[in-house]
Amino acid sequence: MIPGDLGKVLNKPSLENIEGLGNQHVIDQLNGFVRLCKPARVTVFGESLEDVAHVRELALERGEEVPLKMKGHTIHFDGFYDLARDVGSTKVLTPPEMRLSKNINTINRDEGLNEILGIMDGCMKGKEMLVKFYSLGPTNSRFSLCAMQVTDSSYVAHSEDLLYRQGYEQFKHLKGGKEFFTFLHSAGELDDRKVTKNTISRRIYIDVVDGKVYSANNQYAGNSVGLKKLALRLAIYKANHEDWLSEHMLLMGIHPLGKKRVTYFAGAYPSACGKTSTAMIPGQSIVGDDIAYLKEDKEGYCRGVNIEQGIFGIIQDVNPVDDPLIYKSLTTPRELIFSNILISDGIPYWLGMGRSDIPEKGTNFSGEWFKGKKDKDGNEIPFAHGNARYTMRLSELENVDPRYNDPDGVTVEGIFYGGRDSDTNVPIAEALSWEHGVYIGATLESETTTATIGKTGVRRQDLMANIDFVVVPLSTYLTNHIKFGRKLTHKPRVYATNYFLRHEGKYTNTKVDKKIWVLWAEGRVNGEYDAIKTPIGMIPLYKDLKQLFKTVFKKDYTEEEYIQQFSIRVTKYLEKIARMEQFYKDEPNMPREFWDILNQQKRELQELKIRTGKDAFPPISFV
Ligand code: SPV
Ligand code: MN
Repeated sequence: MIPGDLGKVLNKPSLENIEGLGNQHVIDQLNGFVRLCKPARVTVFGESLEDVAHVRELALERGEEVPLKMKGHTIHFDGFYDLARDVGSTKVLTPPEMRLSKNINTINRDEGLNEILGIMDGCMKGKEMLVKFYSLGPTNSRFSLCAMQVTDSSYVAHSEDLLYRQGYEQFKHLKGGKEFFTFLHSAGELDDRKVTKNTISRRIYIDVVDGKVYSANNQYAGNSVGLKKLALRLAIYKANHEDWLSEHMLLMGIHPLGKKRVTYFAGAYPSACGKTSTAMIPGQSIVGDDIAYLKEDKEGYCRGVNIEQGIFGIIQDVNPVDDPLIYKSLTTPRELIFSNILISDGIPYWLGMGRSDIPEKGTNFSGEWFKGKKDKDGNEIPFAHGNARYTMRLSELENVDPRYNDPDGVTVEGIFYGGRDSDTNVPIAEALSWEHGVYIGATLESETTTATIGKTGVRRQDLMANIDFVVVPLSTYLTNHIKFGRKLTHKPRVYATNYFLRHEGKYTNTKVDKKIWVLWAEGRVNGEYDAIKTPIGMIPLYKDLKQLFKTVFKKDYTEEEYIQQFSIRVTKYLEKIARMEQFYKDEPNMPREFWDILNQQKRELQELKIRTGKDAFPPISFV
């Protein structure tokens, strides 16, 4: 018998599930949520296949997802104003003594709790509350973190069943303890299309002190799915109070041509800047495409796990040429959820899919859509949204790495950082040291994309591609990075990448060139290539890239291309340094190493410029 309000709204299997967990903290929290949200009933799920199938059925029954022609495929729509992460309405609840950096959205904890609890009061009246248990990271691992999701959205619960490992059994390992994260979500009132009505009251409030996130009046997964970006924030807080890293990073195995070895890399790229496509480079294997935890192992290596087991990927430009494996998975029967694309006669259509027969009408994120339909500002509504997505399990991919579920994780030997940068960084450069690698991550910039609400194409500081999620002072986060690497006996090497360089208005490289950069980095880690030392890092020799382009793509990579791509654009780097000085100047307690590296780089670049009066230097100048 469960005392309190919870006991009144549970059916028998739910009661058994809750009793089976043996965790009073779970019961206490749920009692509070039932009193707050006032659901008509509560279903507590275990992790059986039947329980997982039940969630999917609910999503279909309720119309939060609609089946498509292809077996296993469904479509879900988020509302017209709920198509991306809402950075503005996402806030960290801060007690009076907590000081965060000025770029982090905060609200006084009491005030914020008051507001969100007010918004969520009665939000599940007449609805069913779903309670699910998951593990962030592989189960039975020193990386696993337990997470409880409470939501009234069957789409959210279904997405989590695809994206995360079931954790009901893992919760039992807590033996009644309170070391778990909690996510309370309500999509709020829904309209006829089952999309959130009151996005004006959308709030995502993060209580780092209590390990809880409250999310209301939204459905877009970046706002609603607790285990994704909401858990990333809580994990960053935890990692920075311990001694590990919680990162917005892919994990992949790189497989050099004609060799048997595999070398694992992590990589941080802002949303919609090549993270999934890097992890999916043909011939390589994917461990994860979004979030990784990194810890030191007993031998002093860096170990990484994917905290997810699925992909919530951008669908735009997934086509047979640029992304053949994902395209194949999206066009064959399996369990997957499309969101915010065009559906016509039960067939999905998305931007950049490589089809010329896009229908002139159908259903999309705006409701019934027809070619030429305009929004209220008079702008034409495209047939699919730029941040439209697909959700599926990693196991659906042919190139999934055999160790993606390994409780010990994979040994990370290299880390990539890259943003949308049209004019400064070279395509690839190796950091001069671990500390310089942290500097590269700390100075990552990118032009904004459709993955967040707001104007696109604006250059913005995005340290470690994690700026939206860092809920500790930036200086604390960077210091933790420096310390983490320093104590490793086998430090990963760090690489700055840039896939978005432009010359005369056009991309300098093709999309597939990133394969060459990652193979070069893999070779460097394994001692196979020499490199040229420049003030911004070690860059490749022409002969090595020429040979790589030839063997991989049978392409003649010319010396002119090399010089254009790998010249050090001194003036641009100095401008970037000035932006970084501006960004970090008021940040207290920055690690000394950051300013030392910045100042040294600045001095060296300035000297070059003053001595020669030139804006850019070909690689040969540094030999
Ligand atoms: C991203 O935007 O970085 C994503 C999707 O991975 S979201 O869930 O919106 O964060
Ligand atoms: Mn992401």
